[in-house]
Amino acid sequence: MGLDTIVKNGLIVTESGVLPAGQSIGVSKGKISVIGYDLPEGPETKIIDAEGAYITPGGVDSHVHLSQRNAPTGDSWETGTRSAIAGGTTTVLAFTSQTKEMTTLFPVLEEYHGKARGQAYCDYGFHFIITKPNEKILKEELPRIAKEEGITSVKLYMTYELYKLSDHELLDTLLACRALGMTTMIHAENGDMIQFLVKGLERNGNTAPFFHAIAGPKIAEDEASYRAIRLAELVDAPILLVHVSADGAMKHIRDAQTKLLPVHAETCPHYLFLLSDKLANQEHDHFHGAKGVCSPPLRHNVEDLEALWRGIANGTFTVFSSDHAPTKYDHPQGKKAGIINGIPKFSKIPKGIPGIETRLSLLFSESEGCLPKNQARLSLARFVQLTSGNPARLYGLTQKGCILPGYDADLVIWHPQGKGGRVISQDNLHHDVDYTPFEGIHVRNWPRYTILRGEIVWNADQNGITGPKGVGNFIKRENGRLLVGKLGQLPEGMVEGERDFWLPKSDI
Ligand code: DUC
Ligand code: ZN
Ligand code: ZN
Ligand code: ZN
Repeated sequence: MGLDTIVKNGLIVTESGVLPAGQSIGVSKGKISVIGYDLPEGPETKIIDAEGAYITPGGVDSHVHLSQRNAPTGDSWETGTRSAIAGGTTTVLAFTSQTKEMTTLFPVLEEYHGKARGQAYCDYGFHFIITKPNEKILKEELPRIAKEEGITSVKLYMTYELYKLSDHELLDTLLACRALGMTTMIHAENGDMIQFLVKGLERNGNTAPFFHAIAGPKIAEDEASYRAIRLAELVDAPILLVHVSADGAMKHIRDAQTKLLPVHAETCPHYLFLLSDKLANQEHDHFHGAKGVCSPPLRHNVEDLEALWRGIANGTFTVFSSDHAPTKYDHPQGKKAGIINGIPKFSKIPKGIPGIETRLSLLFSESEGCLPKNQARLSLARFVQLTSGNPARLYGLTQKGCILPGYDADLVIWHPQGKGGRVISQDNLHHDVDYTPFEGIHVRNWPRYTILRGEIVWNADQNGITGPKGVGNFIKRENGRLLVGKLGQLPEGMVEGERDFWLPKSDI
């Protein structure tokens, strides 16, 4: 029986580097069935010619926000995943979220399934944001969410009144997730520090968008990251610190990893490419800086960017996600919700920036795929680990993130070297927001073809999404794997699978 498709004349990039040239990828029924030389072509076999370009796994973006209740002007599943494939991403993990009033998780899960079903251009899964854990949720619902619904990760917040958990609630949830083998993502910023600063700034009339970057200083991330790591250590639970933006948090992560604690970390394109000058306003637009408001905020100095690039190269970061959190700029419920009675008020600006489409090309542009070894920020192998292999393994996407027989045939074919460069511009993007914070940045290459389960869904030559909408499947995930450190033991007296800490009666 002939192969359905053969991708030939490419340089196949795996997590251990580039395979010797001349090998092709054979695809049957949406899966990679063989990699090798001189693959047999049947009469029906489709041929895709990579023309000597690199082929990397389809991107796995493990942190995107689509159609969340709290972002009414952002991307829908349709527009967000359309933007994903145009940038080489074939799987996204987005969020479904509890609100503090909800005492059960299932109704909101159904709501989020309803938003996504039949709409997606790429495959997808969910993380669950838990904002108010209770006995029933932790003991009865989370086990079903993981085993029956295939949602094997949660996100917890240490900031924002509407989201944040107390340390006690963090411990309860971490322990429950540990018992279930779930991955716990943590947004680590000290909410009280930030609120204190917001109040002080506002009292003195410092309310322009730029002050967002002053109100969320590095020390607030540093403190909360340290605390999150210590809380996780107490109950021996694996964690992933999301959207790490600065060297202080990185140092705590590095120390934890050196001790073999299972502490994973994520960073995002904006912390590698953008600085807080983005939050400054422009002559013609006194609110322009709102376009750069995200949390944690963009940092002030080039050295801050450099520190993060070192974390990319040295393995501190496990995954590189977009944290695509889209909000329209010129919309009263978008960024302009931060203008109150004509006056900018940074604390009311919705936090988050779009980036699902630009994530891969920004990083690829700095890799050995585009630059000589001595100028590149990272190897091609590291690029693949950070953008697809690691997020797939960490989050239990067992069919994704790898160019090997048996995996889904999700591929990015780049332009041949020296071609495909472009200047990032809102005019060329496919999201449904009205700006990109990366406007004007030159990238050295861009995905030429995006292939989802063997089918071309993006073809840059015809400047086109070939889609179709609705091909994306919801993926029930298995438990993720630890990629850093190892599990140890619970403290003496704590019982596996139990939320309650108890000690046997003792004479001392
Ligand atoms: N956290 C995110 O993960 N994304 C956007 C804003 C935020 O606080
Ligand atoms: Zn967050
Ligand atoms: Zn510190
Ligand atoms: Zn996010």
